[in-house]
Amino acid sequence: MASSSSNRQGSISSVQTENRTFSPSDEFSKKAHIPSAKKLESIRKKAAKNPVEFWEKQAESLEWFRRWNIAFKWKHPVAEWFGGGKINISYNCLDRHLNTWRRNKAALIWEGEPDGEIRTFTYSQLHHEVCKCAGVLRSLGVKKSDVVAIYMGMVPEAVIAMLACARIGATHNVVFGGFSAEALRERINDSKAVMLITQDGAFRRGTAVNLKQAADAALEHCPSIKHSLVLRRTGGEVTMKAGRDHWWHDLMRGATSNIAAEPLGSEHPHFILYTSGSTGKPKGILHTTGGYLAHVAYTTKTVFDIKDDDLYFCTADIGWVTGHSYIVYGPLANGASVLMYEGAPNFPEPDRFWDIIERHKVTIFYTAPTAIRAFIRWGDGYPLKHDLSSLRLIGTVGEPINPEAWMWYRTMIGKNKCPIVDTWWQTETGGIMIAPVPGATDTKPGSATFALPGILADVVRKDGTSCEPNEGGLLVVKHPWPGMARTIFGDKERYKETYWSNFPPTKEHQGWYFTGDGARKDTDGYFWIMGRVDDVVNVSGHRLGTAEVESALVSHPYVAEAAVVAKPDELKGNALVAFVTLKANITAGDLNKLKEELRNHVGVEIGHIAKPDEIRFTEGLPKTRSGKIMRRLLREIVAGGVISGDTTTLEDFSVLEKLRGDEE
Ligand code: 7RM
Repeated sequence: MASSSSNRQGSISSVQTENRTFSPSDEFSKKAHIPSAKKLESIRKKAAKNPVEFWEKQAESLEWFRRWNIAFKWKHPVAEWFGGGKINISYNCLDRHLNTWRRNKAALIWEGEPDGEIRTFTYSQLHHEVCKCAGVLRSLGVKKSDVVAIYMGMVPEAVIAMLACARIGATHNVVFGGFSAEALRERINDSKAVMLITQDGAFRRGTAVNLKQAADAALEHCPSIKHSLVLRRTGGEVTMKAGRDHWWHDLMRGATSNIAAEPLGSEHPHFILYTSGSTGKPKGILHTTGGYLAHVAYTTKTVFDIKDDDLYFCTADIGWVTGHSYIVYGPLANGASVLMYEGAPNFPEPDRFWDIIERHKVTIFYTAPTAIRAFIRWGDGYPLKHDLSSLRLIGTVGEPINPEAWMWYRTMIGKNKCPIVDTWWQTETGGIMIAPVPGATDTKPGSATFALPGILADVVRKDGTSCEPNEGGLLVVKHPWPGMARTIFGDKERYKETYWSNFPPTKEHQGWYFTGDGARKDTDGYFWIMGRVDDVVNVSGHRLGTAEVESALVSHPYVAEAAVVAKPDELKGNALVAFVTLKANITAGDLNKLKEELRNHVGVEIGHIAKPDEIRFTEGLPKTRSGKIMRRLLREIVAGGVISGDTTTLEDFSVLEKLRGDEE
């Protein structure tokens, strides 16, 4: 186990005493796609013997224009799934259902934040809108393989735009609407996007966030962008640049809907999504077409046990991978009804989600541990005010969930009858990897349970040998899977280095994928995820590279150096503590004012979720002889001041003493 996660490992081992297990009810299991542990075990066994054959079977449930001729090709670390096959994701999510009774089924039920406005799109209606939007993209010169950036809030048009890109083979790059102009600019330029789709403003907690203004600031330095399409949502004032900016409603009005889904190669680039790495530069994770869809369609069906009479509500933002895979592609490929909500969980009151569940009769609810911690803090009164009896399955994603929160979720929201699916996966994995299969798996509070069929996960030591039960180690995947990222856009070396260099091919195997997470398996083989082993931290369910925050701090004229570490926080999962050294010639003046200024600076550079919760000015940072900051020591200081780990590589001990002194 990397020593850097020794604290986390310690806190996890206290969970080891967790021995409650919960079985699905007979009633749930009887109706489930996979109805028993025995059935699941036999599927898993067969899939483990021949994962490629297993995934071929899943891919067969999609509609292909031309079947693949090579199911899987591997040249470490480059994978090709279903090579030679032709397929279109928009076709599989929409057109395919139009020939069935589902044509008039609700595909998307959307609720706006401010006044509870509801818009429903049947599969036919959604198809029509997507075709028109695809026509608009074509009319603005967007071609197959062009990158289109999408910087929007949680509006149906974001889904329409994504599916429109997929329809014509444009690669979308969705940038979270909470990111700043600077973050947007960097992501547009790295991906060389030719077009931006945005909106005037987005409603969030009762106010309108001005996205167009941020987009304008970003576009001042985005030479690749030729056009932008602007949705009117808030009615706020915007400036439209003639020749570049176009109103969504103007172009949609006259658009042709006669746009057939383009047959695309299975490995055609479907989307790029930026995620933080351990260096300052975000990684453009690239996903492709056939394998990705096979993975998300299968996992949606299996893990959410989705059926035609379900109403499925995922609270993730469209700007994170969960929004891509489990609001849009997985559910729509299954012909499901998806509920999408625009705003905050506490607007106008902290019972908004429960109110939505009650009014719409939601049956499946998928959210994040950080949200669950907020619900707990807001009090039981809010869920208790509502009839949540329509729910039959509830899920979590994004962070390890502590057993107390899991139990609260089970009793207060699931009323002790809904199975909980704790789903472990990553932007890079494309879809869910480790999770209960709800009709079949006995769950334990805080464990994501087992790897899904076709996914060969393990916990290993640095030398590749498997860990003993309850021994913390590195979480790896020992066989490629169809939804895996294919590369980091524009940087295949970094892709290889980050994910495939820890366990390169040997005589025994063809190379393993390193997840970057630590984990252990208990004596029953259940996986317990311990979080990242490097310096990427999860704040309120958002994955942030501490190095990115550091580089934002250092871009302030007063700052010489910064080290950012996470401190466990009951509400947000992690709070960020920044150690900052000021430039020598700076006479700091009012330090509290400067702290505020630095926090706001990070807000502008990255977005407000990245603002450090605490800033500590210091004279020096602990470093190794080669100049690397020892963040592990800082983590130990913020966690309570006791340095228990290895300090032999520390250059200057006095720095450590001073830092501890600053604490008191
Ligand atoms: C889907 C998503 C990925 C990282 C991952 C983990 C952590 C996610 C769980 C979890 C414990 C979970 N993509 N993580 N899910 N840890 N239990 N169920 O979150 O790329 O943004 O983050 O999130 O560390 O590596 S992500």
